Amino acid sequence: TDAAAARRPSLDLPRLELGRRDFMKAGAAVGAMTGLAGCTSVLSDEGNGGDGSSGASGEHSVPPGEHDEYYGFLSGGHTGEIRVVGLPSMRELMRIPVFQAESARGFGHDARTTELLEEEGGGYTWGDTHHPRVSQTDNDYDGRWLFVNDKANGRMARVDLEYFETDAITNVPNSQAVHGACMQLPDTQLVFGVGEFRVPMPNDGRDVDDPDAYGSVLTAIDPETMDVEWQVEVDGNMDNGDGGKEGRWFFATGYNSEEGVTQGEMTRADRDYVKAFDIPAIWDAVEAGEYEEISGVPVVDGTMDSSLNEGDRPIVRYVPTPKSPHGVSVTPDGSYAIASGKLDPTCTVIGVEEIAEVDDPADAILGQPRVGMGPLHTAYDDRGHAYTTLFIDSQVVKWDYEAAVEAEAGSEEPIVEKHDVHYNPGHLIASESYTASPQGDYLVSLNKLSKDRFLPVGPIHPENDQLFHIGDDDAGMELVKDKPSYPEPHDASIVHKDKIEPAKTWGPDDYDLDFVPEGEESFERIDESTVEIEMWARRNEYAFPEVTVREGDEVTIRISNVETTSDVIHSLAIPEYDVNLALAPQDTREVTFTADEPGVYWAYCAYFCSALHLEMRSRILVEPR
Ligand code: CUK
Ligand code: CUA
Repeated sequence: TDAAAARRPSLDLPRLELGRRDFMKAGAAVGAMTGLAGCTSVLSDEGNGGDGSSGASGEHSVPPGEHDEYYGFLSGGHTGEIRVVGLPSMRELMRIPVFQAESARGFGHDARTTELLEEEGGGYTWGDTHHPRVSQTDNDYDGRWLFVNDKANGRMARVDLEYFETDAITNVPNSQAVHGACMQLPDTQLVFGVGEFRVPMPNDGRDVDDPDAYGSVLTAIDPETMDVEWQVEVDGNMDNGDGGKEGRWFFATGYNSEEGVTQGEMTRADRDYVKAFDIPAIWDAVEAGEYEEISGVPVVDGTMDSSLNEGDRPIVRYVPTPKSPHGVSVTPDGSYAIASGKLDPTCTVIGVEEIAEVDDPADAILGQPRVGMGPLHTAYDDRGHAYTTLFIDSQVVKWDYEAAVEAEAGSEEPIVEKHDVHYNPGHLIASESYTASPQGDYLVSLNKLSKDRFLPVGPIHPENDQLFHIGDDDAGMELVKDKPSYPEPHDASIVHKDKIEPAKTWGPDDYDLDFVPEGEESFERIDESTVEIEMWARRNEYAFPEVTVREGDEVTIRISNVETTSDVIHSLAIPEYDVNLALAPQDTREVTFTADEPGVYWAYCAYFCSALHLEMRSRILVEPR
């Protein structure tokens, strides 16, 4: 229709040159925005004392001894971990090592988790976690698993949310830098890794100097087995992704449609694409054998010129957007996928139903509001508002996405409010914003720079995770809390506490190691140089007060914590042999080491477990041969 044509956005909106001056502008006054009509609280910080901090509002504080309403699962960036915080207190509750060995939890120290990191994980010592996503059933969190990507080494991991422990890692072939991580909804049928860096496939030395032969793939992983099901090669880089609520479409942003290899080449063109993957059509192509097997994985050709993109059911639809969109997220009602402009001051609102119906994918763009400088990511409340981080403006902009569909492209009318953050926000996340039913009460802005917000701690600064209350549209967004954050969270999922059911202790049958009850400890010499020890730990002793082995023995210790009381954790630390097992109640772990240095070694418990904790020891005698 003509009305629709009038709303059809043009792609020649004012372009943003990313220069040093714009970057320095971050965190400065919001003068440029004060002329905005309908922008009620552009200067809302002034009512809060001018520095943007309203202090810890009593309404949103959690008294000592009381529990939070939400779990927040934050990625830890290049620490390779997941952090668990409570909201709204923002208290850090736990850290879950994912791609790195960590000594407090003994992750990567016992045999099973060491094998996970070294075999399935590929043996890297670190990872770069960006996007933690909790599994869903019927478009709501089911509390079973959390999936997270490793951008550094192209992996995807799964965390078991009963034990809050990483239980699977998939080293994704044909893909360097798995960036976006998300899932097919409504029931987590597949987990998707969005490939970023373009490389030859396989990357084994062929085509190193032929960038035209490089490729980037979307990877589909079975959430139960963590096996790679298929990959789809596309044109250009990809970046972030999100699944439609109905299971058919998956959306990925991208940059570098130019397929360049330098920054200049990557940002030359004025347009890039959001790729809309038709998941059932891809399955059909795989089942019809229309793929090339590379590194043992079916790789389907989803590039623009592919024959699979001809006809009325293309497997990948390329929706043109202004250059280099970064975040993409689907609205809770499933109507729109909203991509954030990054190098362009607009967000692009793509109709999810429309994407299947239009001949030209550009016709599925239903709105393109001008939201501000450096839009990166968008979250949602339960009242039709989108909240988008503005990296360069150091603000969060709240806007009405239905109004954006009604408005002309480039309009600022859909904007409801802007609020300063401190400073330079990347992701933001609202409570259960990735489900079909967000609560619309809290929002966290993950700010990349903290500058002067905290006591100085040397040249590497913490980041600043800022909590907002967003539940009162009349009062506007309220900044509730600053939380310094160790580098560096990229994204988070916020899950209501009732949807997570953590175990209080391990069960004796978990994993494949037999539990060692009291009275069933054993010391067995298998042969001249092999010893197997099965033992237990409880307050305040080990099964064996002393153990004698011979120089050169390969010693395997399996040890169970026989406590049934929650929170009584023991460990087995052996000095100078680099042995460190952490044992929650009813947990059993195993370790093997070679006793190659004769001497006396006091194995001890590193968890302060009881009044006689210091006496909880076992004397290990390594006799010279
Ligand atoms: S993220 Cu990975 S570069 Cu904006 Cu989703 Cu930080
Ligand atoms: Cu057991 Cu300290």
